[in-house]
Amino acid sequence: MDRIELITAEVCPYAQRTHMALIEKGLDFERREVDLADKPEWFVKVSPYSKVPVVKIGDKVVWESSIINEFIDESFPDRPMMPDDPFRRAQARIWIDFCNTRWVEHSYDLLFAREKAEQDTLREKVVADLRWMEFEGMARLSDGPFWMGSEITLVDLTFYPFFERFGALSHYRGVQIPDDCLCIIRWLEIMRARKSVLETMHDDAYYIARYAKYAQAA
Ligand SMILES: N[C@@H](CCC(=O)N[C@@H](CS)C(=O)NCC(=O)O)C(=O)O
Repeated sequence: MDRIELITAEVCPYAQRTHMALIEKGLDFERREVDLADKPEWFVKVSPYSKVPVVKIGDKVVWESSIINEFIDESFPDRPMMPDDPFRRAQARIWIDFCNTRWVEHSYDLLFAREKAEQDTLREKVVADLRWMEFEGMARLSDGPFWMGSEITLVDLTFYPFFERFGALSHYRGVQIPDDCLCIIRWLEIMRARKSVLETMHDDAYYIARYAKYAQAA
């Protein structure tokens, strides 16, 4: 089998998605950590967007976490991580898109926001997103405990890293997961016990320290 290399940075939520996918798929791989503040020349050559993650399998190079994760899933079909049915697969991709285009954008806009009024508006958007995920997503898509049903899929891996960093958002911006988001709360507990999380996770203190420069800059 071709050698698998994950080019990554520990702090990056997108890279964590791919790191988790490789673990969930039970694959052997090597990690190459990049200092994003001082990118080495080899990295700039191998990563067309100059971002992590990048995965190399033999001479194949793939970038963009959502695309990498589908590529890994399809290349090693033993433990499928997308639904079989085309409509269910479309639903899974809609939620992956929601995460990439709405949830991440609103969460990071809130972290970066300096003005109180802007923070209040964005806090409401983040809470509305959480309720949308709970009531239009998880509660409708399946009986859980994962997004798409009883088996973990790429949807879970797409969202999880941003929930791992939610503690830092709560710390700096006072936003909380609403108490009525029961599916999300149960899902998080189950995710936190998975090997792919235990082997890639950091605690709140780690993210609070690293996000200080974004949350507190003048
Ligand atoms: N859409 C990309 C986002 C990846 C991304 O933004 N990675 C960040 C770290 S979290 C990065 O490498 N930033 C370096 C830079 O922009 O210079 C994906 O899903 O892989």
